[in-house]
Amino acid sequence: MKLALVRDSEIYNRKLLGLTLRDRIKVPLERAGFKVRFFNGDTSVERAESYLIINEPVLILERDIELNGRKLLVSDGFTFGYLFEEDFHAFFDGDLQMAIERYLQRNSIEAQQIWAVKLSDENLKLSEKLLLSSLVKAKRTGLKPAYYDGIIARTLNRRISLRISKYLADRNVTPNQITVLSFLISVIGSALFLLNSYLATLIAGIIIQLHSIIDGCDGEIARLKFMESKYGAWLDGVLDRYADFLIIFCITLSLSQTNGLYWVLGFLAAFASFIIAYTGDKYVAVYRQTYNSGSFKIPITRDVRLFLIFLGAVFNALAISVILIAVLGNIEGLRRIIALRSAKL
Ligand code: MPG
Ligand code: MPG
Ligand code: C5P
Ligand code: CA
Ligand code: CA
Repeated sequence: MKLALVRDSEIYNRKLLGLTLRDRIKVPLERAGFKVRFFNGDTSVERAESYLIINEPVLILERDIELNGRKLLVSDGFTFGYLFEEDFHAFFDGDLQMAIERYLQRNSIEAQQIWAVKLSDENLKLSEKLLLSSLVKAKRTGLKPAYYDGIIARTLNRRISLRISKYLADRNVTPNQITVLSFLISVIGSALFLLNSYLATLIAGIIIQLHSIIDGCDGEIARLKFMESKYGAWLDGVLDRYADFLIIFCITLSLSQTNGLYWVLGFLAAFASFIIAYTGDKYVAVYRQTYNSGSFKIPITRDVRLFLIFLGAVFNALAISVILIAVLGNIEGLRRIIALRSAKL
């Protein structure tokens, strides 16, 4: 048994973005394999194979932390806890603080940086901001997704989706409901491309960009409220492939009314969308790590493709968007085949 002893504090009863701060420390530690016990003042210490002692009230922001060995848990220069081994039990004679000090004197111990924020009534606003920023799919957040966020997701979509997720956090909406809603939005947007008026096209483009933004909220709510699921992750990706196809199909159908050759272009664009997703997901399935290959890559990830469609709709130049997706997507697919062959992994 791995035991986590967390010094209790009034602040753990506060709610932040839909969950108590108590749950926000308890769940990640349980996920890291610890039995979690909150204590006041001194405490008894039962035998365990390792001990995690958290002395300061903290909000742990990093995801999927691995804790083993003897460690000083450090964040931005402050120490908020200790990880000790089985032998800690011998140092304990009723006074936890003394036991910690004696253990530290006798044992060599390394520091482990963990992204966390010290909790106090004054910095709850900061904690909320950092908690939201910990939900984006970036390296620093310790996530291992199929992909890290693309350029449009980072610079535009996440800014808006995080605000929507903040609003949704206190409401009883599940990640899977958001996944389905996001898909339905893409169906409405696609259908509007069929009306062949500039106004309908413009609205369709805006709806597709909104779909792209909401596509971030299901994952954000899942991570924020510890509601991730394998089925949800699978459905999210699968419905994205349906949406990619439907959007390009409807645009192509509309463009083909002036020239039947647009079907060729649309076919290539639909294939490009699939191959970009497939090469990433297949990489993750086989190599079991985030797809992040090569310093030179063509930015034609889903966030970028949908943004090109949004721009194409605004400028009434959707053919240009579809050409860019067909050409750049297929070239990037080929580039991945070649780059991966010689990649050092
Ligand atoms: C409509 C032109 C549609 C032709 C489509 C040409 C495909 C272009 C690029 C595909 C390149 C994909 C790379 C392949 C890599 C494979 C591994 O219609 C022409 C008129 O203005 C309409 O009135 O332009 C017009
Ligand atoms: C269309 C108004 C659109 C504004 C025109 C500005 C075009 C400037 C540059 C085009 C650059 C294209 C970039 C696209 C990027 C794609 C990836 O049109 C108004 C129709 O006539 C109605 O049928 O109202 C209309
Ligand atoms: O932020 P984004 O939506 O891109 O994150 C996708 C991830 O969010 C999935 O890989 C999965 O871990 C999680 N998710 C989930 N349930 C959903 C949607 C997403 O668990 N319904
Ligand atoms: Ca999503
Ligand atoms: Ca999705």
